[in-house]
Parts: sequence; structure tokens; C-alpha cells
Amino acid sequence: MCGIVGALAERNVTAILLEGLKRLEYRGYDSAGLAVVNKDQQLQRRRAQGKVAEVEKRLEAEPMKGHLGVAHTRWATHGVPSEANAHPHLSSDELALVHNGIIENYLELKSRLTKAGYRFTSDTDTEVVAHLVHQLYQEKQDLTVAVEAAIQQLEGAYALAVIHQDQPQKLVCARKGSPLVIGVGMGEYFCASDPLALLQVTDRFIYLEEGDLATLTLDQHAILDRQGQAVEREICQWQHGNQAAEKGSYKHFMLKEIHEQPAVLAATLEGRLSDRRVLPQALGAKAMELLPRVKQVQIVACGTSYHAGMVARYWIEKLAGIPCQVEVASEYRYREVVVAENALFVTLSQSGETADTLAALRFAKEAGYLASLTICNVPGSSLVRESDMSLMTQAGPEIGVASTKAFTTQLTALLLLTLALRRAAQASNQDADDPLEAELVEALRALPRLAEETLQLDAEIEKLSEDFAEKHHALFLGRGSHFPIALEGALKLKEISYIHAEAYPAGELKHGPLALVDKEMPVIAVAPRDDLVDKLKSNLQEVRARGGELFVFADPVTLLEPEEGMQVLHLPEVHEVLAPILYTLPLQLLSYHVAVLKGTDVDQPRNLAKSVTVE
Ligand code: HGA
Repeated sequence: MCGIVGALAERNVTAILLEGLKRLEYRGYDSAGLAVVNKDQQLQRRRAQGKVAEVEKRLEAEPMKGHLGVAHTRWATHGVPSEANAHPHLSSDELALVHNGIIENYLELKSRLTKAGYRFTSDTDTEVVAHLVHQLYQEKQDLTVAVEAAIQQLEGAYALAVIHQDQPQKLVCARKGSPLVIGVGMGEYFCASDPLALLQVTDRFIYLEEGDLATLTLDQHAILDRQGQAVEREICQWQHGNQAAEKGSYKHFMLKEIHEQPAVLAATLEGRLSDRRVLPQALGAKAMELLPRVKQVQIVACGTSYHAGMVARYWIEKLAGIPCQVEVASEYRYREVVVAENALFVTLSQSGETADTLAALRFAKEAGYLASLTICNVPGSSLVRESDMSLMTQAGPEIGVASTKAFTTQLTALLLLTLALRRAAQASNQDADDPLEAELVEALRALPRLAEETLQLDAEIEKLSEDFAEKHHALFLGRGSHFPIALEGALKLKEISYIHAEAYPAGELKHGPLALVDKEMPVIAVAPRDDLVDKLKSNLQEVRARGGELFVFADPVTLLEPEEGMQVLHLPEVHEVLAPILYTLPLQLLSYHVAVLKGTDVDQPRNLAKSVTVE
């Protein structure tokens, strides 16, 4: 999603803002821009449709310097991607504002401001905020007070950063519903929608909370909470290093992130397993008290995280014997739901800022759940702060828009949660030995090694991908807990190669999708050894009988061997319960190689954005 960067320093901040925008490029965007107050106290702005490199070219042609500035990468919600709609938006050439989010009452504000004489030069909802703050500034003559008064009138979601040329020592920012952090430097301050944008200048951050408004000057910051009370917020040290945000020798972040999976799966397990069980402390002290009371689980998530939730449903019902429901957040949040007694509300999100998931959590907190738990990759994010419990995945920053390592680490964390729920639900003596848990703990320990072995299939999968590059459609099949993996495989292919792909539980084939099968329709099957593999084999024969080309990812012991019209790739043998994690890897690689062959923008696919902070 769109990204904000702001800077106030004694040095020139143009290069810092530009570098910040480059570091936010991974989030997906369609235009970019920046504005600074120069030494003559004049606002200057450069914007462009397309990539940050376009803005950089404009800056080379017409350089600008200043010690105060704001910058933005835009992912359009109101108004087409164009230079005129790109942020920063100016008001009367005196004030510049960048915004992430959606202002729902913008039409009403626009008509009022138009009557007051403001002229609009864009179709965005954002421009109304620039003029509104400007109008209030005329009255109040103080940028903080003007922004504070303006946000009272806004409905919707925003992260904002605002500067005024008459207050060249002040950067004002605010958030409600969209993320914003303050970067604390030595005698300088920054703000951004993601700490990654600022790692070049600082490793100390303040995560603003819902409704906060911050005023940054060269040597201090002042924060008002949603009630307008002055508050102190903790300064947190960045723990992940800077390297994670660089591609290294890989051609794309996505490929790097696929190959990081053995390490991040190990990191997600680290310190959470004892010899034969999941450590009771792994989910925190609150969980030890709450999990034994859980009688039902409701999982809510979006996109790839939703698929992780779907896998967990199979695990939680099978291994913990607890009923579990899974729903996409954008539906759940607007539905009238019936909440069972002692139900646990679980959210999944890489960024912890996914707008729909966050809204669902806030709704759930009023709806009578026993407690909330989030599985998330970003410490300090809104979901982590607002949930009763959190289980952090240790994937490190994920830059590729199409999620890879965040998904498999979510699955790993979900299996830890399942085992904790199993113990809480089944053992009257919480210290009793559970042979199945011990077996799964051993299998989990082997997972990073098996992931490493699976990734060695890369060259074979690259070869396989040649059969897909010219195709327009693909069908993914799986059964049981591998149906969500088929869904995830189809989503990955759609996201980065733009090939239309669908996934079906293989048993549903004959109820409709079989009509689509012909030699132009590659069919990908996820076929590890499990209770349903023999049924799946029959489904594959149904495809073969209609001339469909099969590509099967199978266990060495399922006795699925290549034959005419069927290519088979064997993965290492893995415990049946953990197979969904391992079988995700070849599907990620397949999509990646198809996308590379098609020449698409792998890390920033068209129309998509990372960290979906708008509804
Ligand atoms: N609504 C604004 C900002 C969009 C946004 O936050 N995208 O992530 C616009 O359309 O410019």
C-alpha cells in the first residue's frame, strides 16, 4: 500500500526522502512524489506517475534542497494513477500533505471547501485534507492545532504527514486506521508508514497508537493521544538488522524469501519446543491460563493468511478436537455473527496492519469472545498491540508483495497453537506425555532440513514452468488440508504471472470444473501421502481421461510415477500433518519461474500492494 516518509533535520533531507521512497517500493504503488521547504522558506514539489525512478529523474533535472519535507508512494483509491493525483497535495502553495487511507466524508468536505474558495486540482479524497488543514491554519496560526482540529472532522482512515512553509521547524503527523512510526535521530526526526523506510537514518522508533497526533521539531517530539492528552510513547530499538531489506545476490526479493524459508521456519520454532512437547511458555503466560477454557476457535484473515487459517482448521479440529471456523475479514467484519461461549478469536496477518483484519478484531472485542490472539510478523504492529495474546512468526521483513515465507511461518505458528490447544483441551494433567505431540515435535524439528531439500528441486521446477508460460488458465487440485495449499498455489500464480488460476478440492472436479479440462489447461495436483491420496489418484485419472496435462507434486511413497501426460515431482518424505507446509514451496517456485518467463514485475505485481492498510 502507499507509503509515507517525512523528515526534519539540519541537513538536506531530499536524498533521505528519496531513499525512504525506494525502501517503500516493495509495498506496491502507482505514482510517487515529494515536497520540501527550501532555504527561502518556499515549498517545492516533484511528482510523477509510475516508479520512484521517474521522480528521481525529475529531481536530477530540477534539483531541490531543504531540511523539512514529506514524500509518498501512492496506491490509488480515489482518482486514477496520474501525476495530478500523486501526493504530496499542496494547499495555496504553502502547505504540503501526504496521506495513506481513505477519507469517507471527502465529498461533503470538498463541497464546503469549494464554497470557501479552495480550488481542487486532483480527484483524490486526500486533497480535501490539505485544504481543510490550510483553512484551519489561517485561523489558528499553528500547524499542530490546525491538524488537530482538522482530524476531528475526518471520517475514515488516515496516516498523515503535514508541513507548512511558514513553520519550517515543524513536521506534524497523525494516525487513525493506517500505520505510522516516528524515527528518532540525533537532533533530527523522521516519520514513515514502515520502519524499513528509515533504517538508513535511524534504528530507534516510536510506534504511534490509534488516534495519536505527533509534532516533531529538531530536538523533541510531543504526542497527543486520541483524547488530546499529552502522552509518552516508548522508543523501541529495531531488532532485525538492515540486511533483511536487501536482495543480496538474488534476482528478486521473492526468490530470496522463498530460499530463506529453512532459516525462518527454524527461527519460528526456536525456543518454543522442548524434547517432546511445545513449551507451555511458548504462547505466553496469559495463554496458559486462557487456552484450557477455549471451546471454539474463530480464525479471521485475508488473502494468503486466510489460506493459512484454512489449513489450521483441519489441524485444530483433528488434533485438538475443538470446533474451528475460518472467514475472510472483509466479510466477517460486516456480518451479524453468533459468538459461541468461550470462543477464541484468532487473527493472522504478516504486517499486523491489514485494515480489514484489524477492523474485525475491533469488532470481535465487543462481541463477547473469550480472548483474542494474533499470529503476526511485525512486533509493535496494531494487531499485536490490540490483541490479548500474540504469537510472533520470525520471518523477518517480507518485501515481495506475494507472500511466501510469511505464509509458511504462519502455518508453523498455527501448528504450535494447535498443539497448545490440544494439550489444554485433552490432558487433565498438563504435564502428561502425549506420544502424538512428541511425534509432531520431532517432525517440526526436521522441517527446516526438509524445506532445504525441497528447495533443491528448483532447477526441475524451473524446467516445468516452461509448460505454463504460454497458458492462460491453470487448475490446482488438493484434498483435505492440501486444498488450501492448492488455493494458495493458484493465488500465487495469479498474483505474479497474471495467469488465471483456480483451485478446487479434487473431489469437486466432477461437479463442474472438469468441463474446463482440455490440453490447454494444465492441472497441478498436491499429492502427499495421506488418507485421501488414493481418492486423489482417481481424480487425476478423471483429468487424464479428458486429455488434461497433469503436474503432480507427490510423496516418494505414493506410487505416483510419471507417465504420458503426467509429470511427477517427488518431495522428501514428511509427516502427513506437516505436509501442507512443505508442499507450499514447490508451488511458490513454480509461480516464480512462470512469472520470470513471462517477464512480469515479480516483486511488485501490477495493481497489488503489500500491507493492505485500506479497506
Ligand atoms: N486515498 C488516497 C490514498 C490512497 C492510499 O492510502 N493507498 O494505499 C488516494 O487515493 O490518493
